[in-house]
Amino acid sequence: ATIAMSSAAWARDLPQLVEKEGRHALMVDGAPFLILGVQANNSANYPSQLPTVWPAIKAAHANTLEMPVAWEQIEPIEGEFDFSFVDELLKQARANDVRLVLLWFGTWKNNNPDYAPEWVKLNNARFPRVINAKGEMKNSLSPHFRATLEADKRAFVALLQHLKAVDQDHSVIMVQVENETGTYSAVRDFSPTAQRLFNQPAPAELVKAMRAKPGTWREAFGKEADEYFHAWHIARYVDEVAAAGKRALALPMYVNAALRDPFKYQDPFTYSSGGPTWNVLDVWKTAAPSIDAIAPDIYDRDSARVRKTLDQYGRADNALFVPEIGSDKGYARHFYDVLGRQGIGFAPFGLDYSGFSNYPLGARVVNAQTVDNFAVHYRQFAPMAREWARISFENKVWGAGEADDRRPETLQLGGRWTATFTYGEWQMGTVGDSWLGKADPVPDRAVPDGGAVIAQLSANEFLLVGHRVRVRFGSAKDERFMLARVEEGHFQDGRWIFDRVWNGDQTGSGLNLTTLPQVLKIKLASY
Ligand code: N0T
Repeated sequence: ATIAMSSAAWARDLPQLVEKEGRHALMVDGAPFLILGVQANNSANYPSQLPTVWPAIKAAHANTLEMPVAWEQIEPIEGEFDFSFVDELLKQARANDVRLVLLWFGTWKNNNPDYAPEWVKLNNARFPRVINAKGEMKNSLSPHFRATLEADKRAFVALLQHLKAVDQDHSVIMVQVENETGTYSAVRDFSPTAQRLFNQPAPAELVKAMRAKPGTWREAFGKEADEYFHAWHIARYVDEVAAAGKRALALPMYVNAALRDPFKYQDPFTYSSGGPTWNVLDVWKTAAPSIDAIAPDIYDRDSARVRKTLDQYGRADNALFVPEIGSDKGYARHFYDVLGRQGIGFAPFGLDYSGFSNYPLGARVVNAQTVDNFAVHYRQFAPMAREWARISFENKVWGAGEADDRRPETLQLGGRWTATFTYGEWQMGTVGDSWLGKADPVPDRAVPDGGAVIAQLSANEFLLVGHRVRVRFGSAKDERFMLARVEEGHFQDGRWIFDRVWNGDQTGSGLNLTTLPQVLKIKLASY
């Protein structure tokens, strides 16, 4: 009886990605969890590097570390497994009270198999690579060979079995299966094996999902056929790896995407073709039902393009999660764009003190200041991450990070109310049209870093959290508007604790969210 009970409790408490009426939550220990994440640099997956990681996690006020686990390190010799790094990581994560997202660097790591063991990546005959249309062999493994899939799957299952044995308290809350799958400089594999498959009928379920007409891949999908074919076969492969892993331990599993242009057509030869780019999300969704979410890696400094990407990946059938975003200050404001779209988590890439920086994708240097550019946002949410995740799962939320044009924006809060965000003003009055004349510009505003999120608590009550933004609420229906009450407070054990009322200068020029961590509960009214 004891065993049955404890295993039932264990199963109940397994992390899980849940969906309700198109809203999403990552359940951890039975309740929604907001990932305030940091991803360590690529070669951080050895005990020698961990001392460079934890101080950055702490300084960032992060609650989750995303860390690679490489196939080459857990199975250096075929069939002989070594989980010493995983064990050390789990021990230190617990000691630091930080959750983990493990990144499975297997068959694909940014398209290539460099993280696969030498017995894999140096054996072309047994584990064939992609041959492109010009007949060139690429350093990307082909998804069409059973031997490769079985080898990767076996190692991944061994990892999940190990976690099941050693991670009873679920420090690991999610697993990323592979990393930025797809192939550069080849739309698909053109080897004889691939050609044979390509000339067969396209799978009926895919034809149906894409509303195409049955036939060979070319007949069904025309000029998209090559990319759809590669995406389908990679997604099926990844799905089989994930499904086998879940049979060992049913953790939430996601894949990340190296993006293609969010607006314009881009030749798949120039990006990671076959990976889950926005144009093939439905192919991936059909092919990989064991994958709980498809997540964009953001290295684009244009705010309109970032927002477009978030709109593409945040869907009723796909939880929005940003497992990588550049480490520069300019990327940090997008935290509010993600939370405003009901996102479950966010993680700047390469925030550790190893001395490496992936500039120009991210910051020129990663130091205490770089980390603080994210910490100013995380520290507001760290004490209320659980509450935010629950509120976001159950209620409507809106949000925006300061756009590149830095202009005011008005959000419609359902039918009755609006919220206008402006940036760069002083806390009282307006700089542009002040009766006091010209004022000095707000200092330290070279890089846009403002933003806020709003959650609806009841018809006329809202929660507001933000950074360096002025928020003016108003009526969407031209009613005579007023702020009935603005409370500053905080959450404690899930309960709202009142600290004070804002009024007078604190509300007369809009609600000014500064660099201080402040949480407001606002009641709107008309008179
Ligand atoms: C990322 C990272 C790491 C608009 C790069 C980004 C990480 C991998 N790849 O530091 O290698 O493991 O997921 C690819 C960015 C493509 C360029 C996009 C330009």
